[in-house]
Amino acid sequence: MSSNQPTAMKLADYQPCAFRITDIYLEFDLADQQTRVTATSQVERVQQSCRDLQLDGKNLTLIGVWVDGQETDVAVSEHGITLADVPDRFELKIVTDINPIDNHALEGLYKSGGAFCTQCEAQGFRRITYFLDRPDVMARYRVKLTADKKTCPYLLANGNLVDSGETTKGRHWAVWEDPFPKPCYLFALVAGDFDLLEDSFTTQSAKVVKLQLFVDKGNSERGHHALASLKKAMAWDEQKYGLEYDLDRYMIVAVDFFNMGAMENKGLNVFNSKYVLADAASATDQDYFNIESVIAHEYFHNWTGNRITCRDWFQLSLKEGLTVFRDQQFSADMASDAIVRINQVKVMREHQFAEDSGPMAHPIRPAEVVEMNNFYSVTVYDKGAEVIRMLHRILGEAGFRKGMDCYISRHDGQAVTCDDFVQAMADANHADLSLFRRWYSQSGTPVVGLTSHWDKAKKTLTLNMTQYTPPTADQPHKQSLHIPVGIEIIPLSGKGERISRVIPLTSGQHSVTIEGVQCESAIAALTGFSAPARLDYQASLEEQMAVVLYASDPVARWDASQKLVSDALFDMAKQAHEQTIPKYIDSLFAGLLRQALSEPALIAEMLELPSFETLSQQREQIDVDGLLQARGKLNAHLGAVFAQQWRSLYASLSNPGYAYEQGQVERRRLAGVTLGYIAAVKDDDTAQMLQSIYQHSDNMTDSLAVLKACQTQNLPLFDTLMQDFENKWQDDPLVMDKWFSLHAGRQHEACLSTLQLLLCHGRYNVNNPNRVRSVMGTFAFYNTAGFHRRDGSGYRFLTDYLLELDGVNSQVAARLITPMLQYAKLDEDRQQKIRLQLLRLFEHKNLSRDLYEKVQKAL
Ligand code: B3K
Ligand code: ZN
Repeated sequence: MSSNQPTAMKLADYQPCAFRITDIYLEFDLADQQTRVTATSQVERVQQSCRDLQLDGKNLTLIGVWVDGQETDVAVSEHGITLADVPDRFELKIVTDINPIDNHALEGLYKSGGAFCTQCEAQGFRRITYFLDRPDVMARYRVKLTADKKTCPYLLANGNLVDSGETTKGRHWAVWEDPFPKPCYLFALVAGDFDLLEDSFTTQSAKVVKLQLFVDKGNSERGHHALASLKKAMAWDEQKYGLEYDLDRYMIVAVDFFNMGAMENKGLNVFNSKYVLADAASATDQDYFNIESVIAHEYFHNWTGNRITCRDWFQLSLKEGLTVFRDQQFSADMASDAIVRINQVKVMREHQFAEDSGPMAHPIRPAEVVEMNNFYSVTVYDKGAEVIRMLHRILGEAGFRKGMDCYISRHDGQAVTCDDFVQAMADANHADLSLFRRWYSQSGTPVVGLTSHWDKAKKTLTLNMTQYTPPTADQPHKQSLHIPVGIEIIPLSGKGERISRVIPLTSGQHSVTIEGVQCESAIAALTGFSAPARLDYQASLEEQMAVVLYASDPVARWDASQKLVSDALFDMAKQAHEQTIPKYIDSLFAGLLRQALSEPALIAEMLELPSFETLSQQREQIDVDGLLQARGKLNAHLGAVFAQQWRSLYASLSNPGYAYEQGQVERRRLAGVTLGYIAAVKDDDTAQMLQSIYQHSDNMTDSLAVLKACQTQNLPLFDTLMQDFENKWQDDPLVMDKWFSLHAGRQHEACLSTLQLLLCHGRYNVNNPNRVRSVMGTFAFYNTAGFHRRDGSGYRFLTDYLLELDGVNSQVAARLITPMLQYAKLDEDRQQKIRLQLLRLFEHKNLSRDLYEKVQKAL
């Protein structure tokens, strides 16, 4: 790292802006290398004591600055410009040149394929012009785009199209106006050539909204699901929250080069094409699901994010946690409640718990930030959503809705804080949420301890609960939280009444006695993952089996079965030589297999072995080799013992022609898990069966399930099928991402040479984040054996790559480093090898702020 170390910004230092910008007129003369931007703003002083105007800017070529028409000298630095002693109220004109084609950071204005597009959140607008680049400065935008008519027939920006025309030399122009004041991070423009899909939506107040979806030429057939999803989301938000769309037009543009999933720019969403394009042949059920959920998420931001935005970036969870919660509610309504919930719990346990126990631990409202992009995290998003979910659980459906109504009517048009949100919830419900607020400022994963006693004579069950939050890297001392603990009491015999309660745990210790518990019972706690916490409860095998079989909460059933399997795996891993499989596993699986057809998706989740990442979060220390061996062994054992059952189950799961429809999705999911066990019996018959399924498959879900099974089991058939797959799909970027990912995730001896080959493949491109994630992301996050190779070569490989990628796209690089930050659970030898690589990064001359912040914390 250079001597010039980046400094942290602190929430405690927040100051309101000394100036206001009420209106801005932006003119873009678009060209690949040199786009001229003329920004004319109406500026007003708010604080008399502040005389100079400081504007943020990055990588801009300044042409000139005019104050009320007078050219003015400014002080220019690496971070922006300063205008000395400006008038109280004036017109500010700034002309800058920018270079979209060489912008590989994909922030600000850049080119994706042949199209110009923008990404301004969090701080990308400063790469377009000098500005007060902070979310609490809200202005009305008028935007004029001029570009070549042939290559850019579509010229788009936020709001309404108000004028257009042609100029000389084959160029044309368009003017857009957005009537809603907005922070600059919501500004967007797109100019390019697309296929256009159009539809309309009539709102509850009978306004007709034009819906437009822009996709790469030739892809329009793949846009229907996205458009249908948008209409569902619009209707749902009206029905669930009474929230209606507010402009005449809603546009979505899909681009191939994008740093994340999508962006909610007002009236003009820009999407990673991965979250737009789908058809049966090229997209999996999971892709269909993700598209529906991301389309909804960005749409929901129109109210929770755009109409009401964040005062400062520390408040990011105000819009993200809330909007994730809303998209989760929507997905649960569109698909299966239980399965959607189980998958959210997996994300929390695999990724968020890991973040909490690593060097980047932070509260959902961070107090200190070096690089804002590093805080678009599972904590801010997913734990943020869990915090909103707890509020929902505490206040109830109707109370939560009252709180939302209050929040929206009170703060529409404002830039506010998480405290404002909680206050609206409290006021609308006359509730005291003072203790609850700690969830916003405290990081870490609380542990809820539970012991129980059943009094046979009194028929009462006493529950003794404790809470404790272990210290995290950012906060040594923790306080008690308000934890809603969902409890289900289940008769061991399965006969009799089950009792469900939510018990508020608000201090270090709490006991409750529940009346009318007639017989000996099993207890499921934190049911439905009622709080983002771990549970410490020693249940007997019999109790756990009773929960698996009889609990009314499907998440609790899944949880109990996963716990039984995890415990077995940890037991096996402990045995130095011959690992033996605990007896109860066979009866557990036999029972699950018997129920499989009645609840295919739930049982699929229960039959699947817990991922290595989930396992890692359950112990202080992890034996990588022992656990991998145990997982492999258990998979082979179950494949062999139930060989007949897996096959007959698979045979009963066929579907007619592909449709993305709940019943089919559930059967395909179970079929996929089943195939994973079938492939564990590695004989000719299996190979033939897999090959035949692959050949006859009419959809990507089934095809990919075959490839995945072959990959996991390292079958020779894998290479044959992958060759065929590549020949078929080589021109399709999204499908090729799947191909790259399958190769990169294969855990075998030669995996580093495979990676090397992938990086040299003609279709590999370091400038495309999807491609980088499909290869290096899959390797680092999911190729456990390859990444954690004993000799440290996996860590070195990733580090070499990060050093290259950081100069191209530091945001993506900073995401990929995550698996290397969470090394504390590994054995000392591996820890040392990782630290060595982190040091290499740290000593690198031009390390980005993004990587610097993470590496420095990890060391
Ligand atoms: N708000 C954007 C994320 C922007 C990320 C910037 N690094 C997408 C979303 O959460 O909806
Ligand atoms: Zn969002």
